[in-house]
Amino acid sequence: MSYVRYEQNGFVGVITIDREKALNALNDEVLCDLEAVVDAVDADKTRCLIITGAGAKAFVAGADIGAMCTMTSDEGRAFSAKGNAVFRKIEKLPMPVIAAVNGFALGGGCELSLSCDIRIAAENALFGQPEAGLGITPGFGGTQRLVRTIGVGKAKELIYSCRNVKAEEALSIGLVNAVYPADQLMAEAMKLAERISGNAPIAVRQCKKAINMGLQMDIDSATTLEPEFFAACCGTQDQKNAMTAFCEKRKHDPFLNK
Ligand code: DAK
Repeated sequence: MSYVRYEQNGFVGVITIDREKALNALNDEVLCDLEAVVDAVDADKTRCLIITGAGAKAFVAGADIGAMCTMTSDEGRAFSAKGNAVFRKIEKLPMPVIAAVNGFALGGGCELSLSCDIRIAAENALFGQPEAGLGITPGFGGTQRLVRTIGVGKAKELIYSCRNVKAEEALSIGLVNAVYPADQLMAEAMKLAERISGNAPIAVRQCKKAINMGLQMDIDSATTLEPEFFAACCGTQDQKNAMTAFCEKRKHDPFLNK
């Protein structure tokens, strides 16, 4: 039995972490299942992914504290490396990934959401990095991605103090893009995913690559790289389709990812 479910809705794939009894906490098995599902995503037919948690209470309540409780230093290093590798895989997926945060997103849950391109949250969402209060550091990228997402000062405050933030505050500090009533979260996630899927997939993917690569570079190198992403779109069927339609003052045909 897998702890991670996958559902394909047209061009949109929905990944659900499903270990509801433990509030979807991440142990080694869940991470392996998540990696297997991510590896199996059909990049040709999937233009956007949504990641969410099973049940009404939690997105992911963190890495599994019971499993970490007795870990030796070497075991801890391996567990952290495993989680980091899976989350980096998610971050590097060619298509955009939306985290639909439906409750607790603590520790590894907050870190999972940070490996996604966009976070939207239910009103009951709660974010935080409680690791320092448990005697450890964030181990699945939190010290790196929280800083890049909300800025150094705020990230340091949250990581050092282990203060959790509710959805509204998460919105105000740029940790999430939008907050919805819990019963509307998945519909809104689908709406956004479908809107993204309606754009030219090659262009969207090049945008993701350009933004993510550029963030790691100085501005001179990054702007030198940009022409390559642009060039990768020129001459595609989708570009010709959209621009010809514009010139002819009509709606373009559906994009083909070609
Ligand atoms: N791990 C394991 N089980 C968890 C869990 C977690 N993180 N969170 C919840 N559960 C389990 C509870 O033990 C409980 O199980 P039973 O007792 O029913 O068997 C069940 O889920 C329901 O939880 P509660 O009964 O506690 O539910 P409440 O509504 O009362 O409270 C809560 C919900 C989210 C406030 C509470 O469960 C809680 O505080 N959970 C822990 C949250 C947390 O601190 N998360 C961060 C974990 S630390 C690293 C690698 C990774 C990481 C760090 C380092 N290296 C190797 C260096 C990442 C660390 C973390 O994520």
